[in-house]
Parts: sequence; structure tokens; C-alpha cells
Amino acid sequence: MTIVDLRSDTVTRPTSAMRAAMAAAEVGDDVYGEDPTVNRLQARAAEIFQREAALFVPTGCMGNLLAIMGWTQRSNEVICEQRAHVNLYELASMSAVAGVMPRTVPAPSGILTWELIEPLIRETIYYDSQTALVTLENTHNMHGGTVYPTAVAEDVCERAHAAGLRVHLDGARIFNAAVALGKSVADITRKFDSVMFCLSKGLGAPVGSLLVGSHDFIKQAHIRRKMLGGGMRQVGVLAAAGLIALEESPKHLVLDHENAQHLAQGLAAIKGIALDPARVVTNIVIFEVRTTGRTAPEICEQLAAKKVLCSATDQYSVRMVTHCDMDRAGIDVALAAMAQVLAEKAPAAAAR
Ligand code: TLP
Repeated sequence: MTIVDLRSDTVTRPTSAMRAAMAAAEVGDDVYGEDPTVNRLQARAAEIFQREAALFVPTGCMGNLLAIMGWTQRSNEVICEQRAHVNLYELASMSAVAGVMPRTVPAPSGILTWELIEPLIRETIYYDSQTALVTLENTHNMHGGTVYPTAVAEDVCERAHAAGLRVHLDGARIFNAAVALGKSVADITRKFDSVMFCLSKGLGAPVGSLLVGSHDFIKQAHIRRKMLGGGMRQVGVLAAAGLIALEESPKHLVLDHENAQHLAQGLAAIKGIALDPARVVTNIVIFEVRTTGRTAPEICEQLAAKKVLCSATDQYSVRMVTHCDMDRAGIDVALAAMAQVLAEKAPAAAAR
């Protein structure tokens, strides 16, 4: 029985076209700027996002950290949504490495508006830490892949700029957002000072993310990438897969979204699961299991015994993510397994 892995869209394997391109990639020492495939990937990313420059980084976490380091000074504050990846899942690197503080606020569906941001901006007093940066996340992972209305994101950027702040976008899944909105990634990100996006999530590449922005910003990020130990050598073997992901994968994301919708509708029909399928607009499905008599980790464990993998995001919430290695049949296997798990008697420990 094959495993249905819905833990994340990071679990995909490179396609045969990616593997062939990796094997054939022209490479050079990227620390000398001499890897032609990396240079091509960076130029293409800059072109797609209509920016001056781009930098290939090993992970989304490093891309976000480089942006935060680029736009802040030690002791500054960074405004972000409470459940933002930069706040919860990056080992507090903005504090531990960049020396800045997150200032967070919960936002409905994870969508920060200027009305939520403005009160968080610190006064200009010499003993107050000073706000330097706002970061938005699109799609918003922990709110179930929600998408920023472009007008809201642009309003935040414009008003933040007027207030002397920079705005960075954690666009790990920005191509999913673009597909959901029917717009280009350049169109929905043009007002941001910097954008990080991942090749290794919905786009299906094995490794890598890109940071895009102005020449000056990328020049500084390039220096700091080396400082953080991210100077890579013949890394064109990875960039080659990334180029294919960038060119070929966005057009397939609509299938992941349709599969997520199918999954959401199936889950919502199972007694005990609380989920509004109308809120699922990309490839992430998060649902509540409070009334099933089980916790989220217990459900994940019981599903894993049936070879369906997913993750607990909270005591009573479960995340399932669709991706290019998961077809409709796999989703149906997951739905049947969930129905079976919930039809079985709840474990004694959960019945308390
Ligand atoms: N997200 C991973 C986990 O870390 C939770 C996942 O499985 O979804 N920004 C966002 C919005 C992300 O979702 C992630 C990874 C990152 C940044 C970091 O990317 P990597 O893993 O490449 O450092």
C-alpha cells in the first residue's frame, strides 16, 4: 500500500525532467558568481517578478532572514501576523540572529490590514525600540493557505512606505496566490520592497528559494548569505531543477487547488470535522477536530497507521496539503481513511 503524504507540499520528489536537467546542468563556482545555471535562474526570477535582481538561497527561512537583516538594524521591531511563519517557525532567527523583535497581532484569516498594523508602530522616542519593517505572508500557511486581496496588500505597502517603513513579503507560496487570483506574481507583489518565494513547495523543486528586489538590496543579501554560511559552489545542479519548476510548475497548481477543494468538501461531510470548504482557496486544508473525542496528534497517529500522513498544527487542528505528487485517487484514500478512523471508537485517553 502506498503512502498518501499530505504533511506538506515540501515532500514532492523531483520530476524526471528535473533529474535530467540536474544531470546535464552546466555548473561553475557560484561563490565566484561563475555558475551559469544559477545566474540564469536568478535572471529569470528577476524577470518574472519584474525586479532588478534575485538571489538563490537554500531555504525560505534564509531568504526571510536575509530580508529582515537587510531592512532593519539591531533593536528594531518587525510587525507580522501572530501565526506568521517568520514568527513561529524560524527558530526566532529574527531575534537570535538579526537582533530584532517581532511585534505581532492576530488577523482574521491571517490577512493584516493597515488598521491592524498602524497601532503597532512605535513612537519615535529614543528609549523605544523602533518599527522598521512589516512582513506579510501570502498565501498564509497557518490560516489555511488564505490569499491577500491585492488591494489590501497594496494599501499596506503604500501606507507603510508613507510611514517610513519597508514591507517584505514571505511569498513561499506566492504562485499559489497568483493562480487563485488569476493574476501574475509580478502584479500582486509589485509594491513590496522584497519578496521571498520557494521553489521547493508547490513548484516541486527539491531545494531552493529566491529573494527578489533592487540591485542594492540583493547586493547586501548576497554578502549576508555568505556570512550565514550560504555561499554555495557548483549549485547549478539545484538551480537546473529550480528553472524547470519556475517555468513549468505554476500552470499545474490549479490541480492542487482543485484537489484541496475536493478534500475539503469530503472532510466537511465527515461528522465531527469542522471546516468551511469555501475558505479553502489554494492547496492547504486546515480543520478542527475538537468534537471527535480525539486530539489532532491522535488523529494524525491513527491516520499514519493507515498510511495517510498529515500534521497537527494545534491540539485540535489538523493540516493537509495537496501537491503535484498527490492525485485525486490519493485524496480519496485519505478521505476513506479519515472516515474509518472517526467511525472507530475513540481511544480511551481522548474520551476524558
Ligand atoms: N513551511 C513548512 C514548515 O516549516 C511549516 C511547511 O511545511 O509548510 N514561509 C512559509 C510561509 C512557509 O510555509 C515555509 C515552510 C517557509 C517560509 C520556510 O521555508 P523553508 O522550509 O524552505 O525554510
